[in-house]
Order: sequence, then structure tokens, then C-alpha cells
Amino acid sequence: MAAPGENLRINADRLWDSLMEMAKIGPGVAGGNNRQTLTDADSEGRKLFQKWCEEAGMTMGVDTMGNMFMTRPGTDPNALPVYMGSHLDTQPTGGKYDGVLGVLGALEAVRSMNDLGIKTRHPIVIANWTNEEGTRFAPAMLASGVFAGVHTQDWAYDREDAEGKTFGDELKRIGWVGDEEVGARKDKMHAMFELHIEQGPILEAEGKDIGVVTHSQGLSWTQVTVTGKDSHTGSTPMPMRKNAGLGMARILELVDEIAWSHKPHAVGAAGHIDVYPNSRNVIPGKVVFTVDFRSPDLAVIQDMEKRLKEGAKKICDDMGLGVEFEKVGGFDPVTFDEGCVTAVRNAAERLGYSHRNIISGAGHDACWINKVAPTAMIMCPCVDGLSHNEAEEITRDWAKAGADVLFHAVVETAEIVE
Ligand code: HGY
Ligand code: MN
Ligand code: MN
Repeated sequence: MAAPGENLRINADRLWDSLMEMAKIGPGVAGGNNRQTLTDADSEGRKLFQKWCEEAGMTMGVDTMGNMFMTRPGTDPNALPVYMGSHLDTQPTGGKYDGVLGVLGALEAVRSMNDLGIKTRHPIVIANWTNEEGTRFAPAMLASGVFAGVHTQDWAYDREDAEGKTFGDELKRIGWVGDEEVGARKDKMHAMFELHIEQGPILEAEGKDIGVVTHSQGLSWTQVTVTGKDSHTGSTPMPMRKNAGLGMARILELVDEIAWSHKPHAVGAAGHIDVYPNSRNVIPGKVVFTVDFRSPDLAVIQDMEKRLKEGAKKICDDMGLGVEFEKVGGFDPVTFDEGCVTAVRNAAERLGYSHRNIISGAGHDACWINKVAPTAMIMCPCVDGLSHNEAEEITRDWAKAGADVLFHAVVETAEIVE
């Protein structure tokens, strides 16, 4: 298929300005962002994105999970659209680029198509997937998961945040329940490409501009509840204590040991921990925490889950503590579409960007969309591989390289019409 000339590039300054403008919405406390899903800040960011897309001549569709779809018409209305997309929601101490680069990089690709008068046979659609982060409402990639048929909408609507608010109520409250049935589009997608920062150290360390993402590692989230007995930290003799906090500490040591036992690729930790009653002079009677295991190998993930349960049960039995497990998220390792991956690699080659194949360490909406449409990802480096931290940083050149490759891969796949 005809590809854009290697001299056709996006407008890097315009992309950077849009990234900085979006970063003003839901600011963090240390230069990053706290634009969590279904908050007023999320809604404000959505409206700004909608405004920019409509200024670029696109029309908006929204589904019942709040997923936004901005369409640029193709010359053949019967041709299935080529999608680009990622997410605008952030972690509570998130960076300015995680997810946002993929959404605004897609907008920049469309703006550049407009500037260059490029017509494509297939329509182009930019998606903003609701609640990719899964930090306020678990699991991660919730709305793309419902779209792909992995979760039901009812189950998703009932997910609760730490204050007991439900996803469904909050989506209604911010006014972003769309009229499209979620997933109605899933059998009518020609392809999807997601641009994302690497969120790891490999590309920067190797001096590569572009990661050609061939696979994504799989993920497992197990929520563990350890129960002991609240009692006075001063007057309760040590032998009488039922210390749920100590039980958790020993289980977290076990999590670390299990991950290291599958080095170099497996990882494990707990990022979410709730201690009850969380009072300075009360021995914790209950602790609830989520163990996040990941690996490119499904058998390794299954082994880690099994050893967690067996080991945590033994720790708690020995300490006279109760323990319960609930699987609250997960997906198997992903192999992206060969054809789309090749389009990404060819685009990087054509544009003269250094590149290497890479396995995504983080989960992305593309991991679910890959179940229903040919999908691939493009990665750019980030400084020190740091992400999910307000200090997350990229260079303008890295943003430009990623958006250039996205622009070329999408225009080629959508077939330029002379
Ligand atoms: O958890 C993840 O990998 C993604 O950042 N939601
Ligand atoms: Mn992300
Ligand atoms: Mn993230």
C-alpha cells in the first residue's frame, strides 16, 4: 500500500503545546497530574479533547462506558475505520504523558493529515478509553475490557472506589454516559494502533527512538485480606497479639521472593495497601492489599499465583490469622498482530528512527483491543524509565518520533487516496 513520503512529518511544537495544555487539567502536587477517572478533572480533559477534535473536523461518538470515539471520514464510508487511541485518565501521582501521548499523538496525526490534505480510503477514529489506570476503580483497562467483551457492563458499573462510589454512578454524575452500545464497534475495526511511553528503561538505555511492541507481558492482581485482632499496642503482651500488619509484611516478603525466583523477567509487588483501623496505637486487626504479579510467560504467572496462596495461607495459619484471596484483575500475555507490527517497523525504518522490538512491561488498552481487531503499539523512551510518578518526563524529540511513526503507520494502513 502507498505510504506517506518519508519527508511527511507531524508538527512537533503543536503536539508539545497540546500536551502541556492538557497537563494543566487535574494538576498534581509535584509537576505531574492527578486526573483520575470519572472525576471532574477527567470530564474537563475530555471536553478539551472533544473541542480540539471537533476543531480538526472530527465528529464524536461516546459509548455507555464513556469511551470516546472521534471520527475523521474516509473516502469509502463502507471501509472499516483504522483506530488510534489510548487514555486521558492518570494515576493519583501520575505523569503528563502516560496515556495522554497516545491520545494527543493521534490528534496530532489527524491535524497533520488535514494540513497535508491527505485523504484516506478508510475512516480514521481516535479512541479515549475510560479508566485505563484501574487505580480508582479496579481493574485496569476496565472500559476497553468491557468493549472487547472481557467484562460485562453491569459488573463494571458496580465497581467501587475507596469511598464506596460506583463506576456507573460516577460516569452518570460527570455526564459521560454515551448513547452507543459498548462494543457495538468491535467487529467493525480495520486495525488499532496505540502510541505509549515505554514506562521502563530499555529504549533510553540503548539509545533507541522507537519500541516496536511485539508482545505485552501478562498481569495478575490478587486482593489479599488478612484478619487478626485490633488491640492496644502498649498493653497487649506480644504472645497474645493477632497482628494482621505483621502477617502482611511476611506475605510481602514472600511476594518479593517469588518474583525473584523467576528472574529476570517476572515482577511482583503490592502498590495498594489499606490498614484497619490505621491508628497509631492499635495493632491492625485487618489489612487489605493487592498483589501485582507480571511475566511474559503465563505458566510463570500461574506458578506465582499458586505459591502466593499456599505461602500466605501457611504464614497466616502459623500466626493464627485469617486470610482470603480475590482475583481482581488480570490478562494473559499478548502477541500483537504481525501485520500491524510490521507497519510500525516499516514506518520507523522509512522515517530513519532507530528502533528495536520490545515486550511491554505495562498493561494497555491495546492488550484487550488485540482480542477483537488487528492491533499493535508504538513506544517512545521516557527519562530514566520512570512512570507512575509525577516526575515522568520525555523529550520533544521522543514525542515527535513516536507521533511520526503513528502517523505513518496509520496513514499507510488506512490507504492514502491520491
Ligand atoms: O497497570 C498497568 O500496567 C497500566 O499502567 N494500567
Ligand atoms: Mn498508560
Ligand atoms: Mn499508567
